[in-house]
Amino acid sequence: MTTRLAAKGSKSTLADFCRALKGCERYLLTCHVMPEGDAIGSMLAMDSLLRRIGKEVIIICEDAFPERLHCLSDKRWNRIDSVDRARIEFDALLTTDSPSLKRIGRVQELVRDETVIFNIDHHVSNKYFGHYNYVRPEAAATGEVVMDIFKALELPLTKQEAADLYVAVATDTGSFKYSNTTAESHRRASELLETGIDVERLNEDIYGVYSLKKIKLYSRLLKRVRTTASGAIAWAAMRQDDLKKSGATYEDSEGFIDFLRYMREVKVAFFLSELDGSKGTRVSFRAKGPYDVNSIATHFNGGGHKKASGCVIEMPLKKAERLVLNYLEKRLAQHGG
Ligand SMILES: [Mn+2]
Repeated sequence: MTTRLAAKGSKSTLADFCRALKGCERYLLTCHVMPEGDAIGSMLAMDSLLRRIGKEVIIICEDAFPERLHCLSDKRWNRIDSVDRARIEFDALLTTDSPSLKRIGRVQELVRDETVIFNIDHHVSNKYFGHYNYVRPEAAATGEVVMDIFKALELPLTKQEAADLYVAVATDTGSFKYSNTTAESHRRASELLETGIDVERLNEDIYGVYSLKKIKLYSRLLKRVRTTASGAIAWAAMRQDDLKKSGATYEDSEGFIDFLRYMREVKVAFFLSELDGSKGTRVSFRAKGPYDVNSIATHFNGGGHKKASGCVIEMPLKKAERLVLNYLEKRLAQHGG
């Protein structure tokens, strides 16, 4: 490390962040647990960037590479359980799309007191846990934030980097449909397209992912759809048994919440899933119009974005369902959202 270490908890300017990036030599890259397109696409682009400027990089994540993101490369992916911890050498940790250090899961165990931490993100709830925090809450995706770094370092994007970043931005904006999509996101997308990436193929890879087991799981879940408050709240709950009986995994249930959101009257949708091997329940939220589900997830010690958020409640499914439902009904009645 050649630059003086900044104190944790403060915002970095793009210039300071990039200067510090150049100052470290060996990077450990990671992103949040249960990673999706933005987390992984942003991380892969940063992996490439750091190697282009001569750094050593290793990617380590808690979870397996998600099958449905086969449009992204898993070649550099390591799982924490399969690495030899004693042999990993790094002086800096860089996280993408992770609002807190807790969200990187067990990769935290590798962090030492002297590790320099870099945090690249766009969550409003970001905890500025790094020594260097380049966080832009107004960006639709972390992918957009990563593009700033390429620009600041004057590195023109390769086609592969552009594909990684396109997946990042497209998945976080619902392919430029959600309200977080800005004129700026379209300008960024246009820059990515200039590199000659095949948008049709990438979108087929992102969305053409329905397997028979997933359809079987959905057919079970569709029967569970419930609504209340004149249809303004919709939800469904998934048990471990649903996964077992349809041969599906938790990953297959991702996206089901969109069915709930697509109902015309729905203002807030939530999806509960019973966690394996514990008494906990994972809850995802989606909102339409002016409704803010970030504050709802935050109430239950989770977080995310205004329109999409999540939390884990340490209670069995039925209890968690009642708790969330009561809270939502009360909020909708009190503040209209
Ligand atoms: Mn994101």
